[in-house]
Amino acid sequence: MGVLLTILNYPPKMENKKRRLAILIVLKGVHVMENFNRSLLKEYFKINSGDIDPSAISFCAGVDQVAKILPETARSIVKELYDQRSNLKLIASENYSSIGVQMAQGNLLTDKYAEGYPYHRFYAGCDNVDAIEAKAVSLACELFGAKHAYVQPHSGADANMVAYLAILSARTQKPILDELGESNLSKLSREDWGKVKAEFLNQKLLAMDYYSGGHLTHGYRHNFSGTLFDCYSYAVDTETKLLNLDSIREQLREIRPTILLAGYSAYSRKINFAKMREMADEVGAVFMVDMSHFSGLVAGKVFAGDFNPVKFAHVVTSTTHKTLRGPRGGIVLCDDEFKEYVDKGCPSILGGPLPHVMAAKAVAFKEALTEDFKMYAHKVVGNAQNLAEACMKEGLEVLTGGTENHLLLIDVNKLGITGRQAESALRECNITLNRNSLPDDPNGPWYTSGLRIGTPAITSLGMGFSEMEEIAKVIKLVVSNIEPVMNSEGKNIRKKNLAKYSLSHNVKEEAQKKIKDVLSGYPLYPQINVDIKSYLE
Ligand code: DSN
Repeated sequence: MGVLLTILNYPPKMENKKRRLAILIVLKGVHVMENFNRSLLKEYFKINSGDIDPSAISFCAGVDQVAKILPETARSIVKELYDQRSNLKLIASENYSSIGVQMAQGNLLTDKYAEGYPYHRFYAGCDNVDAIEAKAVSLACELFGAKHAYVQPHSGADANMVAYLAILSARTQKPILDELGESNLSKLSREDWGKVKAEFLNQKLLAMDYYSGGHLTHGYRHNFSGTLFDCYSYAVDTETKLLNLDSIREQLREIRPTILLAGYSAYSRKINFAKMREMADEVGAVFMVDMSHFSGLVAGKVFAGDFNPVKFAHVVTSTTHKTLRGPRGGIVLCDDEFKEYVDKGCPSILGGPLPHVMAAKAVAFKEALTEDFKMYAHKVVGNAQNLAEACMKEGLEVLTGGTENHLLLIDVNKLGITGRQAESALRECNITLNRNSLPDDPNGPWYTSGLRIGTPAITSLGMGFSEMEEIAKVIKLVVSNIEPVMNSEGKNIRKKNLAKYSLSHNVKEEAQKKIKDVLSGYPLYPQINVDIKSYLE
């Protein structure tokens, strides 16, 4: 209040407009503070006297604790809960982790440095981190049937960096060191070290083209992978939009890369990894698979036999938070040849590991080992297939005519709109998804022509067939009613703006109501039964 009085009385020459603004800012601050003089935990106990839930208590207590220090951030956490509850999450790479996963990473483990790997550290006092990491490693091996697992990468991009450097160390650097008769890089002369580096940076990578659905870290020129390698890419067929392994085999024979990489972030079909391994062996390439998007489907045994990458690749990388439903992070799985190098993720690229995240990964792996998770993984694909069918019934263009995994791609170009417009309009109607480039996209990577739609999160909520039909109808309703607006100035005057659009109020209202109805049957974290409205102002 003192500040308020000061603004009111001083400085006398302050313009009224500025004075009003200052008062507003102070009042908003006071409002935020007042909001958090209350406790979410107390709110929880007001409603839940008998049947209390420990996970709800930990969430509320966590928010209260943050609020004591940084009320705005505590508010944002609560607002995010509200946001995720009131919008349908169709982002193919997102999911809802369990509160157990979330709590494993919200504690004092974050304070510990533990460079090295289990029982081989560069810091003292790592006994508990050793136990945590060793458990996560053994659970990852059990879950995927892998010989070796490295659970330190902080993300999928980091996992790929670790994998690339490990492969180059084993296949490119080691033979040169052997020839030089020196195993320690640090002991090489500057000249010899220069030779090693030159060879290291002279290796070929063959991976899926970004516009066909490959990932940025698979050799995109604006990414480190594009700098590290001499990059080549394979693309989907222009007509079918499918990968053709026979033409990849021809490219392989011509290019003879050090690494053949499979994996995608926007492709809706299964890949025969057994055949790809055979093809890689023919030219002596290392076969690497980035299964970040579909590792939950591998863990849940949807991708089995020839379609299980862990059985056939030398090195497999993954995120842990997509279909796998764990914390944000990455892992690398590999065979014995690469183990020693993969375990050197630190010092090669990572700093200290994140013990709290490794603990959360262990919890998620344990969850993924259950029969429930297997059923979940199968339902994710069933829902995606039903959603694709329903979208096609609505007249939408689904690439490849369907899906065999957790995602589908819709081409909105023929509707005269961009992916960007469709993404924004759908979000206005409470559907959260992302626009995506399509093969040979005329609108480029920013505006795009596609929508990528995934079912991992809505399947975690428990949705099924009838919801997929309803969601397809709402998507059709919205995208077919988007009116692009014309540029009224600038160099593209009188051309359609690629971002702006109009959507009638009636359509918006109808779509919002339908999505609200769908969501009402599947509340997110229903055990966190607490009135959060007052935290939203
Ligand atoms: N951001 C991830 C995705 O959405 O697929 C990949 O990095």
